Amino acid sequence: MSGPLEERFPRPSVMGVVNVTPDSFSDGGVNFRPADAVASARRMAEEGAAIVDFGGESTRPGSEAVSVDEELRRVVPVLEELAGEMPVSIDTAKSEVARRAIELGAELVNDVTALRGDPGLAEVVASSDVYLCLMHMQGEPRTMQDEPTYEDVAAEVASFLEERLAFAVDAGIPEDRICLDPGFGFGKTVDQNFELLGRLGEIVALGRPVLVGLSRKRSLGRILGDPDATTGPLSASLAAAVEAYERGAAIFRVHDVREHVEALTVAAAVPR
Ligand code: 7PJ
Repeated sequence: MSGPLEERFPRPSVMGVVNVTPDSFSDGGVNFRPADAVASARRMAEEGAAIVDFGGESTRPGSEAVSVDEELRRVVPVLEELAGEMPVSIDTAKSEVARRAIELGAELVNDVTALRGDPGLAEVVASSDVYLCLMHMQGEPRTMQDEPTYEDVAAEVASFLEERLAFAVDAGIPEDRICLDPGFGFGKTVDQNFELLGRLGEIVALGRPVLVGLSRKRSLGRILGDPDATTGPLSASLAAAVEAYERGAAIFRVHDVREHVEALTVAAAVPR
């Protein structure tokens, strides 16, 4: 496979999101049928996604875990259909799902638990040559939004990611294959998410490419004035992505690929 992650996915690169689930927070249900997931992924690739991220388990606030078998049932038919057709990422914390996805051609493992979920996952990643995304989360999806607390959200997220990066490297995963993600919305209030976005430079300073998932997140809907929002609109997602780009983010995990490619192309054309 190819070299360092930063060469494979130059800044800015767009990662399309396909949740093969009945209940994900922003596209829940639309890609649950394999044929729909395949069609969405093909459209995203055509619209300029550098990679498409497939997930079989919802991690939205309040969601329940699913079994390995169910997660495999959801993603395997989709990956079988798309193998070799486009760059593929697997959004999973389960070693068995990652192993199968890698066999089917996935080149990135997106683990929202940052190798804290399944003790076998580090070995699966280390023994292949895939890329890895390590994400920050406080708590677990079922309860993470109950009462997230930090002394200093940016400093704590940075030190967590630094520690998980060292853990991954110790487990034999080359540092140059790893990217870091502050995990917007994963155990963070609206204020904490915006503080983290403003200080994204502190995560970028860790020296690895930073992936951000801001697309349609509920904090965007809430900052616009709806205290009960469970998603945010495209307009707000684009603004957040450009702000993240400005602070050094490299990879953008998004639902609306064409619009993000366009917005980020414009942002990247501004000399600085
Ligand atoms: C994220 C994710 C994120 C990474 C989800 C959704 C909600 N993986 N998986 N970063 N969010 N790396 O589908 O947007 O922010 S689940």
